[in-house]
Amino acid sequence: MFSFFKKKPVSPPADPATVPESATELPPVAAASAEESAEPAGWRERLRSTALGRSFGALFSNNPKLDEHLLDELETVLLTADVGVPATTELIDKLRPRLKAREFASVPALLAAVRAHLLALLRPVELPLVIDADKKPFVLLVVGINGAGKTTSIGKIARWLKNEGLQVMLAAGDTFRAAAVEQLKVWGERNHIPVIAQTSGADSASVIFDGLQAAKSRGYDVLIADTAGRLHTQAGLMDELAKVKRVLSKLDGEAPHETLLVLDGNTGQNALSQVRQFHQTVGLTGLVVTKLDGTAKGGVLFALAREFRIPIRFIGVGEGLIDLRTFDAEEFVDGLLPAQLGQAAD
Ligand SMILES: Nc1nc2c(ncn2[C@@H]2O[C@H](COP(=O)(O)OP(=O)(O)OP(=O)(O)O)[C@@H](O)[C@H]2O)c(=O)[nH]1
Ligand SMILES: [Mg+2]
Repeated sequence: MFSFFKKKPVSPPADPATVPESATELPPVAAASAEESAEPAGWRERLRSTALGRSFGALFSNNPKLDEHLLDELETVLLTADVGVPATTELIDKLRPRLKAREFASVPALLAAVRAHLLALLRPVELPLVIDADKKPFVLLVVGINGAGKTTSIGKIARWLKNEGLQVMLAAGDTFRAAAVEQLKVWGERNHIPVIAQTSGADSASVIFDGLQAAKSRGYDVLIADTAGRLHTQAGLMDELAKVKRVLSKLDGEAPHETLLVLDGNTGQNALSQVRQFHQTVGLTGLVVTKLDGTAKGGVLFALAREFRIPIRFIGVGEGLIDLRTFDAEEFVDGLLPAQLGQAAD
């Protein structure tokens, strides 16, 4: 039941090469339990319906000619889908001389090179969340801007951990709005897990402190703390997050053991400044990118991976309880740019 607990530190370093050998990964979210082993319905289709997935499809499935023009179009696709200038330029600059040297025998060979490059970008951030059994309760602090999907992701993560046999408690640290406390309570009820809350307007740090005290005294395995959405540019509100961290560390010097920034996949390049600011204030250990279904462009993960190398723990692919996946670089690239696309074009 507790097989995925890990005895090593929980916040893996950004470089996978330094992850201890004894580390065992959590089972992926999608296989959370027998009764819920059903994958988020059609998550691959959802990824493919992002702007990047659709543009790749259009680019490679229309039997394109293998020439400079194809590279120009690829560049436009990447830029338009928020992959960002540095990552895009790097890729195109690598491909162009190879194309000129006639290294690619066909479009599928070019597509394979694109896939390999994209995968190499994402591999370093493919580090699933690991709950350390020695840290009890293991504290997850969830931060992000308004509406990014924090509370929803907390509900999904809590469900997954509970299905793995862990005792999970939630702390309603978003005290800005009464509705926020209610929303977290609904997730608590759905998952049959307790929620520690005070009235709205209470001090967020004090609610989360209460949560940690309660989780400690009741012997819970995991405490997940919600926080109010705040713009990364609002210094006062960012200071409040720093205070949450300080207060937690009074009860447990290592808490929070994981600080997750939730990013809306639709955010585009602004995601980079969000990561920068939140990281500066609270020291992020992981990212969750939500809403990678439907309208998201889908490319921002590449930009984030290239710029920060902060582990991407999960992706959100819908609003339902099971619409969360452990981030898997290969699966993600496969979803956006299936190898078969190139074969169809041959
Ligand atoms: N399509 C889709 N919608 C999502 C996903 N994750 C969250 N949402 C929706 O995004 C909206 C905002 O989600 P919340 O979880 O309330 O976001 P939040 O960050 O807690 O928002 P605040 O507390 O107001 O800052 C809700 O309507 C969610 O259903 C996702 O992966 N896909
Ligand atoms: Mg919320």
